[in-house]
Amino acid sequence: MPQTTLIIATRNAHKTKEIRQMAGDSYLVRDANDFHDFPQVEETGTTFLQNATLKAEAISSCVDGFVLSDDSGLEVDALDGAPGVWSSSFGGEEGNHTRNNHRLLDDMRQVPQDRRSARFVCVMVVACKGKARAHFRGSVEGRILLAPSGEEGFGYDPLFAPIGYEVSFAELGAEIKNQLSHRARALSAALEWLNNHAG
Ligand code: ITT
Repeated sequence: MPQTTLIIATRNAHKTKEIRQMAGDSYLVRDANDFHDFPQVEETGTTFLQNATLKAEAISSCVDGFVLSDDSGLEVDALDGAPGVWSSSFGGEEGNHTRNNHRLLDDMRQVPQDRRSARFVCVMVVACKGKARAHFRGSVEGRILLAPSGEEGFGYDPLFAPIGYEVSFAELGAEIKNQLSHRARALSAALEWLNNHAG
C-alpha cells in the first residue's frame, strides 16, 4: 500500500513517536529533525493555537505539501491553568522534564487530593505553503498524582492520571495513552480532515 508522507512541525521526538504509532502504516511520518534546513521556530504566542500556527506556517513554507504542528501542554486548575503554553520550560530550562516535574510537585505540595484536577491539551494546525488551513483541539481530563510513577511516555506523564484510572500515563503505557490522550483526539480529527483534503 502506498504511504502518504506526513511532516510534523516538531523537534520533540516523543510527539513524533506517538503520532507515528497512532497514524499507522499508511503514513510515513517525518519531523523537523529529518530536515536540517528547517528553521528553529520561536514560540512567541500566548495560546496553544498561536504557537501551533507559528510552527505549522514556518515549516510549511520550506517544504511541499501539508504540514501538521502540535502545540500542547498541561493545565492544572489549582495553579490557574499553569504551566499551560509554558509547559516545556516550567522548571526553568526548556525541555528539561525532570525539572518541570519537580516544579509541578513543589507547587502542588499543599494541594489536597480533591483539588488536583488537570488536563492535557493539544492543538494541531494543518498548513500548506506557509498558510494555516485548519486546526484541531484535543484534551484529556485527569489529576496530578502525589508522586511520579511509571517509565513510559515523556514530560509530565509520570504525574498525570487520566480520569477513570488510578495510575499515571507513564505507567499505563503507549497503548492506553494513545487511545485517550489529547494528542490522539486532535490527531484523529486532523487525519480525517487530511483524508478529505489531501491529494
Ligand atoms: P516542539 O515545539 O518542537 O513541538 P516542545 O516539546 O517544545 O516541542 P511544546 O512547546 O508543545 O512542544 O511543549 C509541550 C510540552 O508540554 C512538552 O515539552 C511536555 O512538557 C508537555 N507535554 C505535552 N504533551 C505531553 C504528553 O503527551 N505527555 C507529557 N507531557 C506532555
